[in-house]
Amino acid sequence: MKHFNRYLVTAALPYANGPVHIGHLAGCYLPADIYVRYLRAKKTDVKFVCGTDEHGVPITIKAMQENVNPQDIVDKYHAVIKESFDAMGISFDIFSRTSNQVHHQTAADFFSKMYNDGLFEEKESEQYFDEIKQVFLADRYIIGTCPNCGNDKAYGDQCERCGTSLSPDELINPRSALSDAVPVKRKTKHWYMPLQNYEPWLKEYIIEGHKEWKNNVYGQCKSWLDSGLQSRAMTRDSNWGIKVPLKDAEGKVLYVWFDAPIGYISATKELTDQWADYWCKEDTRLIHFIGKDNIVFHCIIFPAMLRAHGGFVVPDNVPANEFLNIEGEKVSTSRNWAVWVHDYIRDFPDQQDILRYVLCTTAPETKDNDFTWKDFQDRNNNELVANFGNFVNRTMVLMHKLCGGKVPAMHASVKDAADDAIYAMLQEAKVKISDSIENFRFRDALNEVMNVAREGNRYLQEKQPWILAKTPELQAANQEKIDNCLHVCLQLTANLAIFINPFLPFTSQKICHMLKVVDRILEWENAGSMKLVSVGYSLRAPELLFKKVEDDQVKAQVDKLHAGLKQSAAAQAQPAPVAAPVPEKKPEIQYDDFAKLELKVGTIIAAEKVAKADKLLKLTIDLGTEQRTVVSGIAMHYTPEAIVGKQVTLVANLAPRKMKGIESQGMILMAEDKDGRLVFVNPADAVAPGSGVS
Ligand code: B3M
Ligand code: ZN
Repeated sequence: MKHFNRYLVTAALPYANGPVHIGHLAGCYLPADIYVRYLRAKKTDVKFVCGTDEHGVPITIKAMQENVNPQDIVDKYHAVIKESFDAMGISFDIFSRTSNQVHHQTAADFFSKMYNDGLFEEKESEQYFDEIKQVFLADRYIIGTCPNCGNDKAYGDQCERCGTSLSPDELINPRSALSDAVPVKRKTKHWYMPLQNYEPWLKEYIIEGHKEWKNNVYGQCKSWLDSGLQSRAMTRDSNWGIKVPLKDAEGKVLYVWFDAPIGYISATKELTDQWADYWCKEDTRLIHFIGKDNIVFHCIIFPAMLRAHGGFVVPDNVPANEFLNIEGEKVSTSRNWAVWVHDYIRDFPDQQDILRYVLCTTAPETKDNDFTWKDFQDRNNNELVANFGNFVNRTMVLMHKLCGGKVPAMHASVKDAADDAIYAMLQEAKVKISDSIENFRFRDALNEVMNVAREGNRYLQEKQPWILAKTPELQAANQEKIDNCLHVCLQLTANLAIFINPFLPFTSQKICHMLKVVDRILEWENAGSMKLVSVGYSLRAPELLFKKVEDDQVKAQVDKLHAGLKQSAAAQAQPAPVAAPVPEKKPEIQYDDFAKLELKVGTIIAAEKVAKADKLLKLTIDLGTEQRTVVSGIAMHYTPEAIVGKQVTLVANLAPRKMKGIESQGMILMAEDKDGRLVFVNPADAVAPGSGVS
């Protein structure tokens, strides 16, 4: 096996479009954290990088839903996500953002290098375009009726009601989510990466070179490679993202899956001046922890990019997990069927390790798995409280009671086979735990740690020091045996602190505190030693490591899940607000520009609906000396009767335009608030029709 001198571990960059839920934790952040904490305990040179993914359609969609700028969205959720990870003890060396300047530069340079090396194909294709908003529409921005189930709010890439994946062409009655206009096809130019050119290399790299990858990962890669790769566009039409660093690329940004993985490189740059050691030296082991929906991007596209660019190491392993369901159902953020990490932290303060424990023991390592609150309770009460916590607590209590609060000596004269067996058991456990962690089998590893605690309980039960000390006379006669027993149990407790540290770091700290030992004891090389706490050393009072989860807590959580579901269903019954993806600030103008406008106050003297157009009213406006016909998109806001007699401000010199066969001779000014409500802009007091506005 190849020898590595340093590790670079990454965890998928979460989209900054919402908080993180426990499925995210179980999928990649917790396993990555366990792995990194273990490597650190082994004094390995390792960097652990992550950050938020702040570009792409998911962000702009969320901004549209909340009627704010994408920047507001990413600022808000970057902070929320970071706080959740911090609270759960996910110990990144850096948690960066793809909106940072370093990243914009790094990603743009990466693209330029590939461009200059002639590695992109420039191609024109037809894409949907919104003529009202004057923007190209990503598939997600096209809404229409699902041909499969009739849902009239299906997206151009998928119907969320029946789950069918769609293309915009399949939608019945497609409309733009931005303006409600019927999208038209327009030609647009993009830069494509011919992935097929990298196929032979990818086959050698993965199919031949990484047979040790997890079955789910290897299998997906193989099926992608077997069915043949194609050119893939690495740019998009959008005004949110990293601008394509070319001259004739106005309105084009890097594809989010081109820029996001480069975020791992940028984050390393921000973290350390030695970043190039981690990315460019062959003796670096690069490991990507991800969820299964990201496999193709991390195993095929990103490695092909790294290879194309040249000079970088490629991932040595990509341990992807499957999905974690909740109470038997798939997590759905849109339906609010999820357990949110920030909620958990609020409801179970200082109990991060229970969640870490349950998520690790039920991690979807090889197949989808299920999280239930009942199981959460059972695992806590039966395993953490009754096994691990119980052993440590009994040890501490008995030591205070029978050994005067000090680490007792080990007396060779009464040492027996059971004592030796504990030592042997620890050596074996250490090997098994290491082996499992190094092979990304974290559930097995944690089970093995729990076995060590179980062995401790068995040993204590066998020795029964409380029986040996039943009366003062008995205790005096048996003190040496009692000492040996508690000496072994205390060394075992210190070993448990080392073993559990990668998994439950908060618990490990509590044990260190009780034993009055410093963090250095947690180094992996100390595991298996029976000399971790020194004889004669006085220890702190015991404190409980875990407490029971009660039935009413379980019920409250299950109720909360169902309540969240109902709430989101109610919210979705409301029509979604329609707003531009990125309200842009308009450029400064001179007075002359403004003076070109002829604004006049007019009075609406007649109004009627326009046939076959839900949104339009035909208005007749009196300007004193003339009357104008104006078609205005306010029918959703006003009935014709309600507005006759109202004064409005008209752009009187706007070139006439035909709408639904009617010539509109001007435009009336409307104010629009953030809920999309339209209100007339008119003089505070009535003025004569035809009065100028300046
Ligand atoms: N943001 C996808 C996701 O959150 C994406 C991961 C990027 S990793 C470079 O599922
Ligand atoms: Zn459908």
